[in-house]
Parts: sequence; C-alpha cells; structure tokens
Amino acid sequence: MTLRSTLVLTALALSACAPDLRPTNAAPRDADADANANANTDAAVEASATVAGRVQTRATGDHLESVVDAQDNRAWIYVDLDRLAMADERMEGWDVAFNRFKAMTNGGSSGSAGVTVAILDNVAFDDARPREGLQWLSDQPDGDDANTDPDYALSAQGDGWFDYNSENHTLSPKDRTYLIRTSEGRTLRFRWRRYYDSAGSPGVLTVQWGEAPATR
Ligand SMILES: [Ca+2]
Ligand SMILES: [Ca+2]
Repeated sequence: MTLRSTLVLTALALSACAPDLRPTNAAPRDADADANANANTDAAVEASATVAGRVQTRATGDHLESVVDAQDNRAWIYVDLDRLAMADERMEGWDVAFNRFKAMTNGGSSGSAGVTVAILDNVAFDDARPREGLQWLSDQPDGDDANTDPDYALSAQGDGWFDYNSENHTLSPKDRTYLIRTSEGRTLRFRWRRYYDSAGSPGVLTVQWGEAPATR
C-alpha cells in the first residue's frame, strides 16, 4: 500500500469519528500574546484532552489538508506524518509537533529521528520538490534571536513561516513551501494555509501536505 493510500484511509477513518473542532467561544485575536508566549513544553497535558479530536485530515486532490487545533499552549500535538498517527506525548516515529504558531520536528535539538526541513521561498505547493543544493535544517538550541525558544527549523528558521501584521495583529503564511524528510526517510511537502478558524480564533491551523515528487 502506498503512503498516500495509507494516509487517505487513515484520514477517512479519523474524520469519521472526529468531533467538531470549532471552539466554544471565539477568543480575540492574540497574535501579540502569541509572539510573547513562552510555552512550557513540559507542561502537563490535560488528561481529558483527546488528541485525535484535535486533528482533522481530509484528502483534497493529490494532497492532504489537516486542521490542527493547537490553541492550547500547554500541549504539543505530535503527528507521525508517515502514519497519520497523533498523540499528546512524544511517540516513536513522530515527525512534527504543533503548539500554536510553533512547530518542532523530530531532529536536531528536538528529537532523535533525524527529521530535517528545507525552505522553498516563493515556490507553490504543487511545484515543490527536492533538488540538489537545498539546505536541510534541523531544530537548533535557542540562538541569537528575539525569543528563548529553540530555533525550530519548520517554524522559526528563515524568519519564520508567517508575516505579522502589526495593525490588525494577525499572522498570515508566507509564500513558502517546506520539504520535510520524515523519520522514515520520506520526503513530504508542507505548507501553512491558515492560522485561524472560520470564527477568527488563532491557533487553529490549516496545513497542506503530501508526498513530494522525486527530484528532477
Ligand atoms: Ca514518522
Ligand atoms: Ca530562539
């Protein structure tokens, strides 16, 4: 079975039982608070939280679109992109974890699975593919930047994945597609689409991802 068919089947199984992800109340846009937040990655996750309900994935054309409820800054949502499995704790084979606008990957300073990321600026999702000469990045300990978080390859390096509008305090994804080499050595393409749900609540991510074509 191919990765795609495995993912689609898993996605269908998950979406069939996933609860409505809409928040019960629309929080004000709080990008400023986000930008200043220093999430405690070791914070206990509420036992009642069901992570499967925080990620909804559906197949759209030749890729997958996931809505990730990452509003709770106490909880990282771990996703194994190879199996579309997810958990509120580090499980073997996780590739990406989401916490509001932050995303860490299972490599470098964040993990041991060797997950790496390449940044393709001004490249559409459909055009993103690996090529020679790409710089493959992994999460790094906090460097000389404005925050005290590790320098996450997927969300902080290369000036981060979003542009911040200081007038209306909103985040919007840059014209950027990422390549992610997973824990199983697959190369996926990945793109942020939205940071808000339909009610405007921040931290509800829409991301697009799928298997990248082979190098030309
Ligand atoms: Ca994996
Ligand atoms: Ca940092």
